Amino acid sequence: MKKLLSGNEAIARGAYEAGVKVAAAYPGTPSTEIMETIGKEYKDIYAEWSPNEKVALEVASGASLAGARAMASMKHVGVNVAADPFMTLSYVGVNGGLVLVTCDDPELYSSQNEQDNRNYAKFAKVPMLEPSDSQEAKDFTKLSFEISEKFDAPVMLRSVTRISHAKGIVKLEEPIIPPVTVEIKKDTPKYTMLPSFARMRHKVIEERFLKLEEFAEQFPENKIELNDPTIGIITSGISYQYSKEVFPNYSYLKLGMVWPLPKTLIGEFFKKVKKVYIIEELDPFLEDNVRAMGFKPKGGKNLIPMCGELNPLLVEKGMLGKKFKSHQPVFEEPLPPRPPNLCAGCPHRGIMHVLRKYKVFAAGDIGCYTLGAYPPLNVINSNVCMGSSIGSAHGMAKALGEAGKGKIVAVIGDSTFLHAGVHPLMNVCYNKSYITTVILDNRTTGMTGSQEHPGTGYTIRGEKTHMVDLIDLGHVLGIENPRKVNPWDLEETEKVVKEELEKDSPSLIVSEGPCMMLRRAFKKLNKPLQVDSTKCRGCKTCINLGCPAISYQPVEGEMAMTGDGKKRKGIAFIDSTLCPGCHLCYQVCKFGAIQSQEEKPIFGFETT
Ligand SMILES: Cc1ncc(C[n+]2csc(CCOP(=O)(O)OP(=O)(O)O)c2C)c(N)n1
Repeated sequence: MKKLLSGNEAIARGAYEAGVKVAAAYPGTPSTEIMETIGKEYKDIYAEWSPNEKVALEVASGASLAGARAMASMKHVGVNVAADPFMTLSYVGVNGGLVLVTCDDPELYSSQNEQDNRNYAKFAKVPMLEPSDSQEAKDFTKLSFEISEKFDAPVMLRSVTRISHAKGIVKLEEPIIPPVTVEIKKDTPKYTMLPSFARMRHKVIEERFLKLEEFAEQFPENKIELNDPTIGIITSGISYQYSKEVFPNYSYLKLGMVWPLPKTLIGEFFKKVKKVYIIEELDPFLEDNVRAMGFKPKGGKNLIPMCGELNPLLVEKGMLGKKFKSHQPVFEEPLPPRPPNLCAGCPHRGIMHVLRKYKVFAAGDIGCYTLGAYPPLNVINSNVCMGSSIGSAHGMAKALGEAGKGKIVAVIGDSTFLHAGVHPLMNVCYNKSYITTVILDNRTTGMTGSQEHPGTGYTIRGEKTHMVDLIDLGHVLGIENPRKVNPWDLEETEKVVKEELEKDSPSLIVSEGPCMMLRRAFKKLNKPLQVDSTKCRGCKTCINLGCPAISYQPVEGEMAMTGDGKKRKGIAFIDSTLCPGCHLCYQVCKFGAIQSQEEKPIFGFETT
């Protein structure tokens, strides 16, 4: 049977067909759908959202030591979080096959950087496979488990956004029963990385690497496709597709395994073609390593961009240089810009509005709320990586001393807090800081598409489970009186923020309002609000909330006068198809021009 699958769905299918028993992940674009698919479709696999990528890899590695095939999947920066166990797991090796899927994000469609994770395979001395379409995504996943068991090594499988999210036809097969038995196996010198044992293991992995190099020479997915012998391209993954699309007649060395590299096969290719070029996205990974082998390709990163995602046009342009003639259609009217924005009714908007008033330095974190850095909110002043807000706010406070009191806030989402914020908050209390931490508790991992986490009360498969209480946790970490606010109630929120900013000790505000996408959390939505056009003064206070349901129309003539004779330049409008009735705009309007259709206005919503 054949099925149209995205690269991520194909990786999930590959895991199923390979007989994987345990799969763990933390969501992150472009990797998220791998675990979502396993959670929904392959119930034979134990699946979990772990609180972060380090935990996910540790869970998978434990399962592997017990003899089960196991997989951890994550976005490229997730591998940084998992890097500590990963670098040493290379020494420990596996029992059941262990695969770490990294989904890189060239062009940073949804990431904080565009690091090239092929470097991790070299760094950790483990093999890496790189599929170039959905069929290969499935096949290479299965091969990764075989290679992992054959060489006693964790294997990395690298995808990129374009492979993970594009769809292709995939031939489905039946799942196999893996060759390794699942049982407790003790082998202390192999599993226990005390220096004396780890020293021995380092030698083993260097020997393993030599064997892997030999294997790479014979690996059938490292293929020479001989066509026109004047030009040969060394490439892999998505870059192979782009190159093949624009230069179908050139010769190719397509590498299915990008680490270690097959030196003899590369040498053969150099002999078979006249001029060799290397086409790859992001870093000159293949190029540097091919040059280090002593080969002299004619071109690589001198022609092909180092930053951003490639596409057929960029490949053609780079390779042809001055001879390139554009044959792309030119669009006279470019698409209107659509900057990302918080949703209408988003609970983050209320707290942002209040923090804006206090002119604090808001050390931000990673999630939907990072969008509060954009106008008109302009609240978030920094962000680096998941969990960094609290530590950096604390450091800033220590540097500023008295001068920073009441002015430094860390803003972090609930999922991000449980991913990497607990330790820095513990540190804030331990090391006697005065910063205010605001956890935006919307009961989901919003930015990546609503995944569960330890603070939602549900598992990946929707079963009810223990839910971390953030207020209790705050107490345990050392916050004296953690406070909860309803971020849609501006008066209450403002009062609590003011009081907490004035404290000399660390404070914690949990801004609790479910994500608008999390419909299970709402009893019902409110009726949309309306602008009374006779009262609106066009002052734009509501517009400054940045709500996508509110727009502004300039007016002239008769319309440039309110019902009671005041001049105005424009009128606000509320799109009733977008407005869920959070009542934020109702609260900020000084002229009573925004009207609620509720008998008794509720700020926010009745939640379950
Ligand atoms: C190390 C790492 N893992 C995963 C991600 C992907 N990611 C971006 S924001 C985010 C969490 C968002 O959830 P939350 O903190 O609850 O904020 P929300 O978007 O719900 O407001 C995740 C998982 C990332 N950027 N970095």
